Amino acid sequence: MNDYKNKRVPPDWCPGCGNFAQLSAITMALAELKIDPKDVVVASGIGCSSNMPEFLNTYGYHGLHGRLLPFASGVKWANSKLTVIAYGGDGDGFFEGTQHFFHTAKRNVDITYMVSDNQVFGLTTGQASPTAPIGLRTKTTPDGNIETPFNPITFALNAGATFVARGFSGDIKHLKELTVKAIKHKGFSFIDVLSPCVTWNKENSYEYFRPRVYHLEGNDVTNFDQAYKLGLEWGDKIPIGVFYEVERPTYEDLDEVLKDGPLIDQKIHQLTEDDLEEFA
Ligand SMILES: Cc1ncc(C[n+]2csc(CCOP(=O)(O)OP(=O)(O)O)c2C)c(N)n1
Ligand code: SF4
Repeated sequence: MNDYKNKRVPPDWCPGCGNFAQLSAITMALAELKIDPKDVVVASGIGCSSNMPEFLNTYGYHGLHGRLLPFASGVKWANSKLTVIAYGGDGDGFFEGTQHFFHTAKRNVDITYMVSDNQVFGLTTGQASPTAPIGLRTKTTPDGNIETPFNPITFALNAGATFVARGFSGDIKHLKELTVKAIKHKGFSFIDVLSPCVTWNKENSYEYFRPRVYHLEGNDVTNFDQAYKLGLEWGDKIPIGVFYEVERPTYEDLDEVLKDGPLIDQKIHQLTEDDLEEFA
């Protein structure tokens, strides 16, 4: 497991930050699946959570806010032999990157997308994010948030994601199991992780979630309606686990160019006079 951690750069997160659980879940899952670190690419945007690639001994990309998924898709299309994990915050994914989230799920690109969902913008000192619950007091919502929270589970289902799950940073073993399933799934895998920001969100803490979360068991993961209904469940009881998992051809399976194999294995087409004629 230590092979997957970058020993030279220790995490700079606040002690107790939920992101540590995801670092452990990712490294434990890669170790369990025996995936060579050189065959893994972790892509991130901007935020506390998005510092993740620095702490891993894999290939990594730390790019623009909310723009991790187009990069991750491109990596997968260039070399489908790689395990591609996109990782970022709820602000990154559900605010700046919402459209990319939607379209990557719709395309069913074969990557794993894990979101550290702490209901605030952590790095920029705790403004309300799209998943902030009604009433949450933050710097931008001093009188309490008045906006209806974004629901990552039903959004991912609507968009067409073929694997939709929720984890909790207070349950690392379960989160590791979800991560293993997500990486093994062929298609777009999404895991929303309830992940306390211990510095800027004092309400959605480990103590808040622990008595509320329960493991999904016996649900029919191929049943969209049931998954959607469970996705709406929130309050005294909050389900974690796999809501939905089905098989559907990936973008790579269907695309005219990509279906012939990863781009690294394809001959580069040299432009001819005839090609240019077409645009003359
Ligand atoms: C286009 C753009 N808008 C805003 C910012 C400023 N910014 C940097 S990090 C951040 C918030 C990150 O929050 P989140 O994605 O929830 O991650 P967390 O820090 O909570 O892990 C913002 C708004 C930016 N870098 N780029
Ligand atoms: S500010 Fe919040 S999200 Fe950022 S490292 Fe600290 S606890 Fe984690």
